Amino acid sequence: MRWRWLSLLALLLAAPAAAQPDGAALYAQHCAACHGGERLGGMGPALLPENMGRLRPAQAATVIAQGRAATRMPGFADQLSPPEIEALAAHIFRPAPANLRWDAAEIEASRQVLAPPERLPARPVFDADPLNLFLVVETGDHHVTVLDGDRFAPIHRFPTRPALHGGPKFSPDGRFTYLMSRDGWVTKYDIHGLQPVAEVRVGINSRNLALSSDGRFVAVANYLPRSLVLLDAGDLSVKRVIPAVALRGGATSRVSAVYDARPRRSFVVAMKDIPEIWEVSYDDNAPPVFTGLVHNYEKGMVEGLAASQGLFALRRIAVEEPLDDFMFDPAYRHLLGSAREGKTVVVNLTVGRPVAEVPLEGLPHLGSGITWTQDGRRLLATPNLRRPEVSVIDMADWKVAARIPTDGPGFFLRSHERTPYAWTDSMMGGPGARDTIQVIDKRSLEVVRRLRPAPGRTAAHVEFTRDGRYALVSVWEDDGAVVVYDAESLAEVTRLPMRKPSGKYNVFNKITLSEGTSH
Ligand code: DHE
Repeated sequence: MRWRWLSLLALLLAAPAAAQPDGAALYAQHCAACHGGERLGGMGPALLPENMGRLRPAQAATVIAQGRAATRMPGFADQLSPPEIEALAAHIFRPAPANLRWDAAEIEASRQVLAPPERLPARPVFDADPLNLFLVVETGDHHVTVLDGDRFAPIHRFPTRPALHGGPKFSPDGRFTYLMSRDGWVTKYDIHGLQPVAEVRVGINSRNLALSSDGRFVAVANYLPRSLVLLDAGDLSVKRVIPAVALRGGATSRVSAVYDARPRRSFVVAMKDIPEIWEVSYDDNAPPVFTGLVHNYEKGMVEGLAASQGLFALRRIAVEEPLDDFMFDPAYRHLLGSAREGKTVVVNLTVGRPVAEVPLEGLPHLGSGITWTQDGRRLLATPNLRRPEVSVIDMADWKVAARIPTDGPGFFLRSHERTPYAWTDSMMGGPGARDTIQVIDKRSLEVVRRLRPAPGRTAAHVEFTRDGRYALVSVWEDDGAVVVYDAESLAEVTRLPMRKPSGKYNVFNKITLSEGTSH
């Protein structure tokens, strides 16, 4: 009897533990068709850690189990067990394949011309001022609404790639817009013809795009792979892929953002991981780069002073720490950038070095900063992602001129030449703050009115009509709205239902570089 018990125990100990679900195999069976065999995306978004944003594995497991509303992502709870779902969630957080390539060849292979120039209409196919249109990016169900800014009526609504990020950019005449998704898709869209023109995938995880002021080139900042991509703005064909590699030591960097610097005829590029700011000229006759050393990627070597010139000449400005969020003064002579630990630095682009430090605490969101002139002083104001204030800086001496208390940390700030007010949100604050837009008087530097477009629901992102008479505010919810206010009386004029309208962009204000909006 004793032997029988002992052999049963031995059998139990020898039995293999319950097999762990194989995340990779489950991915291949259930996910690869939409999200791509290598997790690089397809009909669905890329599933790599860099592309997850703030989503954590536990939240990813919930999405896998229940699906995502208003998308094609179904729930798998009735097909997969909880351990299988967990294994899948763990699998999609594994690092990107080491041999990941997304170079000129891959980019070019993804490119499609959807409407060749001869198929584009000679004039707008709608009856509205084409310069007073708004593009409203609705991230709730991945669409853009083209809104008539005089009648506040939608003209058209079209689907976009999932998760557009950053402001759409406009051709100098306002006819075309360029949209970018976090998955690296760039779409060129004909606003007059209301149709997509071309599309290309420039990266696996991208940050934002810029259009050269002459309308010839699109530049895209990538986190994955770590590169800056330059495209022909006509058909989106690749002009140049520049790997983001430090001048010294060969360290690579994520590229945080790229901006057009119109008077300089260059793109200015923010690096996340290396203490350099790049300036890439789009002037065919760019004079030799006099400041700093240059890395000539075509020759694959570092060259000395004045070695790079002409189209895409690359200049590097050394800074103490990476500056990955910045804004410019109106003449593009200086940039104001935030380093880690909250240090804000002023870099003179002409001489190519930092010239001042601004004592700002928290995390100023300089990408949303605006400027205006008051009593002969040029002032710059920025919201703060961590502190409940809008900071105002006097650009003559880079000193803090005012700290305007707000209800909570904010993300966006907007104004217009023809209004005395600047509008900001508190969307990074608590439930009692997130629903409030604060109207700041640019003369007294005080909050003079609080607006609650939908009490209890997040309010953020303002944009003005081309004449500055009306301000459009987002109720930033899936069943949200764009609420139109009279910019003088601050009374509500109308509201239009929208699906999480993350941002709205007025064609005229953008192409004229209105001082109250982002560029
Ligand atoms: Fe943005 C613009 C960076 C998170 C909505 N955001 C920008 C720009 C940068 C930037 C550099 C300017 C690019 C441009 O317009 O060309 N954003 C970052 C971040 O580093 C951050 C904090 C983290 C991240 O995951 O990237 C971040 N951004 C967000 C969001 O979570 C927001 C609120 C929702 C979303 O859609 O992802 C968001 N960002 C926006 C919007 C703009 C933007 C709507 C365009 C603002 C404009 O009016 O021009």
